Amino acid sequence: MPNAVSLAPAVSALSPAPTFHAPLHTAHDDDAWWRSSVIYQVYPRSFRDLNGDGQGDLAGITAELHQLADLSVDAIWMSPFYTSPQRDGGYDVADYCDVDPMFGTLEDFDRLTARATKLGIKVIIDLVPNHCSSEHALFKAALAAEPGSPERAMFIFRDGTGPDGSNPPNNWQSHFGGSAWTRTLNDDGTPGQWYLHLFDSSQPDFNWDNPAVHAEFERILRFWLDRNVTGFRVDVAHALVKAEGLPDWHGRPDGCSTEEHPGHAAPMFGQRAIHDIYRRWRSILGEYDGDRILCAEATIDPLSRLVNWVRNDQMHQAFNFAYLHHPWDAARLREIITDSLQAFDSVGAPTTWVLSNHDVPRHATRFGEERPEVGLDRARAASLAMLALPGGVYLYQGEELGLPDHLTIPDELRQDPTFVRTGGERVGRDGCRVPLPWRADEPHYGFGSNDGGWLPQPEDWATLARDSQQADPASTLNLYRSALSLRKELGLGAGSLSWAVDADGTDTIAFLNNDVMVIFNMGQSDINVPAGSVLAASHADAGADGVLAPNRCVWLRLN
Ligand code: ISL
Repeated sequence: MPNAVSLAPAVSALSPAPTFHAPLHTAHDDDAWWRSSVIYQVYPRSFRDLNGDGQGDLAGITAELHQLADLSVDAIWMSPFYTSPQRDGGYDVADYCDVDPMFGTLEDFDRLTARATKLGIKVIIDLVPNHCSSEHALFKAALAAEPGSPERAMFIFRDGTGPDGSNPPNNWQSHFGGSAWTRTLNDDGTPGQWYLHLFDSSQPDFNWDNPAVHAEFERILRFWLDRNVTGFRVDVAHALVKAEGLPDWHGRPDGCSTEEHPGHAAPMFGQRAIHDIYRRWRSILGEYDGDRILCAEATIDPLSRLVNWVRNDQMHQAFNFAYLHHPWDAARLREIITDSLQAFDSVGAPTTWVLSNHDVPRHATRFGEERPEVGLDRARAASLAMLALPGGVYLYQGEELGLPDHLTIPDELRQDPTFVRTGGERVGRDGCRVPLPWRADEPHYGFGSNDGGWLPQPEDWATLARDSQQADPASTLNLYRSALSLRKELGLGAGSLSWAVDADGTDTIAFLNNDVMVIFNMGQSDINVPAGSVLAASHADAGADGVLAPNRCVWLRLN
């Protein structure tokens, strides 16, 4: 038998006069900014270090905001910069109403928002209501107080099980590995009650059955709304309320569905009473001027359940993690886009699209399947396709530079608690959190002036540094710049979506948004594309002479 050779034609073609299915999603003229926004995630510790201590800071963000204005973003979302021992990258908050000295001061925050406002950029901050840091005054008071006290009632303390209480109260597992319970010590050194932490043991969960917790977070919301933030990205927004009696759970610790254990049965996620919290928060936001928003970080599946978070009396947006996790597979991607638009349209909310964030390997790494050049090609094409979709977009700092993950961080420098809690089995999320490269010729690529950042940068990032890319018209940075500005000019965020008939069932994603045809070749062969003027191209050769090579995307205005 000779080796199997593909008999598929080397060049397939989309019809020169393409036809489209009836619109799956129609254009709208609701001009609420968040329905079509581009929001850029800043991870403060790795953005820009102005004071040279190896950690990014608020002043560093302020100093570079003009670079984000140049990308035409509507808003930034800042990951936590609050007082924190940084056991989980600041998602372990010790004081919700102050800035960690590592990042600066509240005055630095005010300077940042003032500069952002001048540049026309809104500021969204991260709210972490499911848990705080074990260094938070409320948790310290709870530890010092008796079982059954009001101080302990702010958190979820329980007696252990087994004859001497030495087994945890239930079988829940931490997201980061190991049990979700840690036992306390009494003053006399004897073992005491256990407390719940869905994440690290340094992140005790609040007890949202307690009205005092509601009052505390309403105070925090108002503190920042009064300081003029435009809204909040709400961390693990689906976890706040736990099922009565805290029953055992045999499904995934993150509540994602498996065949045997659908996510809707998870006792620590998606409980009904959560929705009342967001109804209340939405009404608080409504008391303030400006169009302020809430965005849910909720790993809820399927999309038809997720949209319960964005009904019009609750949150404005929710991250679309189904989209973020799409494999390099056109059929699956088409399905996710279709399901997303149908699900979000059914409740009148915008879909958001997102490919990277601080919790997952960057898309240039994911799509490369261990081939960095392929990864960058695919990331450019996938980003261009995403920027043509109707709805909101979230970008993660550094994706506009085409950054991959740092894959060889030495174990002793790793910071993510996942690494330690799983005994190194899961390397954790440090690879996507590496300090940004600003200037090719400076130490640490201009991130800061010290001996090094809090995580090392790869040695081959000079060509990826922002200043190298600014000078190169074909760079990923200039691709993002032009695509983002065109997206705005052409109104694609508020636009429509109709699938091209002859791409059905193929390796090509092809759709029409308003009068722009978007073609994204996820297959292995060149395809012929209809004649038209090229509005944006992921690569210089994309769409040239009517041909689109694999791992390329093009926006066309048809002749
Ligand atoms: O990181 C994940 C997958 O790699 C997610 O499951 C993530 O842990 C989950 O979505 C919750 O994430 C958020 O809360 C965590 C924090 O560590 C993450 O950085 C944050 O995005 C606990 O606050």
